[in-house]
Amino acid sequence: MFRSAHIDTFARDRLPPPERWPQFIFELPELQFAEQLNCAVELLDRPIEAGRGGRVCLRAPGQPVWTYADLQQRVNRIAGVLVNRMGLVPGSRVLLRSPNKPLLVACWFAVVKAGGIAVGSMPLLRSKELVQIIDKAQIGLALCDTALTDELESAAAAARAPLRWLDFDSLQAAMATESDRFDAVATAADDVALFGFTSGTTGQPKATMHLHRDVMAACVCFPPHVLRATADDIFIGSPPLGFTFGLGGLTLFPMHIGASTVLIEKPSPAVLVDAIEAFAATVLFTAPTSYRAMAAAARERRISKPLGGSLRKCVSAGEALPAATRSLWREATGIELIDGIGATEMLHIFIAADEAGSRAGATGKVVPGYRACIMDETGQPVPPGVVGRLAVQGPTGCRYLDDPRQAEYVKDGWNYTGDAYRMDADGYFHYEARTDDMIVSAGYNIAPPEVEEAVLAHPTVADCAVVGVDDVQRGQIVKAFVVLREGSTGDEGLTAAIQDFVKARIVPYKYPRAIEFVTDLPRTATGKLQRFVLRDRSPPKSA
Ligand code: 3UK
Repeated sequence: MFRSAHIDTFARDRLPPPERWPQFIFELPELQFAEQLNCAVELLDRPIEAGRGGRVCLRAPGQPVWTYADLQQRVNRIAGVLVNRMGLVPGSRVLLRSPNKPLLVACWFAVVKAGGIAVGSMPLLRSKELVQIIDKAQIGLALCDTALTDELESAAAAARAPLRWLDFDSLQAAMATESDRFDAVATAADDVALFGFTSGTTGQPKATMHLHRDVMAACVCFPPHVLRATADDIFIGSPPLGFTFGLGGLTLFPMHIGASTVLIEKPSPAVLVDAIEAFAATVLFTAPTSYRAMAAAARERRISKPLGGSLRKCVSAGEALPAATRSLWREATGIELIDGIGATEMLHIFIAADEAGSRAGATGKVVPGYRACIMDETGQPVPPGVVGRLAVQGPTGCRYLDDPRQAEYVKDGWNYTGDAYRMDADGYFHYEARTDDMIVSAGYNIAPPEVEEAVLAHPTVADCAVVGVDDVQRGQIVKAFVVLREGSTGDEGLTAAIQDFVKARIVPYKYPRAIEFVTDLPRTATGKLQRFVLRDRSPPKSA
């Protein structure tokens, strides 16, 4: 075995015990990795050695483009700052705090090239949440966008151990005096390269650990087998690079094939629409809610072919994709969405369908390199057509940092994502709900996404969230929170109309007995609906 390069063995010492690991499978020929591997070298230095340093790598509004060679030069200088001035040793954790921008990508690669562990974070996090991350991952170093230093400053003051950090202005000043050469640390393929904190809704945050090898594995499964982008593609999208959906879709995947990517600091739907046009972007990564809003933004502007011009591939992940959203996007752009389910624990997407293979109502088939199975409560596979728990295995999998919840995610070598799914006879996986979001009303099991899907098909509805609220008679009742399109008024007449509309589309007992009209829905920074917020907002209904 190639020896770990980590001098600071914090991560290695806190891997789950071997009996709690998922089964890893490396059957594809492209998943045979050398024992010595640094993913920053593979994704950045190799293509430059091969003569592709002059190709454009990173683009951002109002900024000059960075070629691969430009990026490498910055990466080397930042690595110099980290090692020579901040005391990074291989295995050190470095917190990265910034909106999506080229310098953030340079920081990520610098940490990883120097053998450190990159810990991404969402720009929206407040000091209390940052403290949790800093303490959990025992982080001693941070690089922070100058606009986001306030929360970090108070987090550093509250953290258990001292934190050394530089804001981006000081970093750039320090870079100027460092060499533009840096020898990469020869990490082992199974050294930890990054921590991904989960967007968990309750309790202490969990840190997932991913190895250098995992980063490369993610690049050779979903991208070449389902996405099939090329070196001439221009990637764009909304997920923060602190979320592995964004890290893969907006950095690792384009760089693995020598393509370029557009980074946008505040990617609201309207800003995204403009940027797609301005940069003639071709591959888009975002969440279902953003596709709905972008389709609406395009329609309001009465641009007939607003996005379809340059755009050719659109990936939806993070939440279930309702059939109504798929067709809304097809009508707005002529493009069939690529739906894919991924998870922070799995690093990226493991079930998906390309444009030709898509089926309304199904997420897709298992991505080459992975296996998936639907299990009953006791961990036995159920036959096609039966709803159960989704379990997956592949080259990536769950390794929580020092966390007893490892035993909940990984059982008998399978990763349990917490989703209720059903597989059909053709091997397509159909999403039902998060297992803990299932509504039980008068003895019936009701999956919120199926009801949301029906409500969303109503012409007045822009967005919708369905939860179970306590009810004395029925245990729970189905309640829909509805955001209307411009020009509609939420009154009793419309409530009844939506209820009748739903009853005509799905089994009537699933219709929302309560509807509340709202102006927006609570979502995480990654576009996920926060159903628990809506549940807490609804007092129990008395008989
Ligand atoms: C849900 C989906 C239905 C599902 C993620 C792509 O979302 C990502 O990671 P998270 O850890 O959440 C994982 C959970 O989100 N989900 C994600 N995609 C879909 N449900 N259809 C989908 N297409 O409950 C899953 O267990 O935040 C997504 C790539 C990387 C990621 N980290």
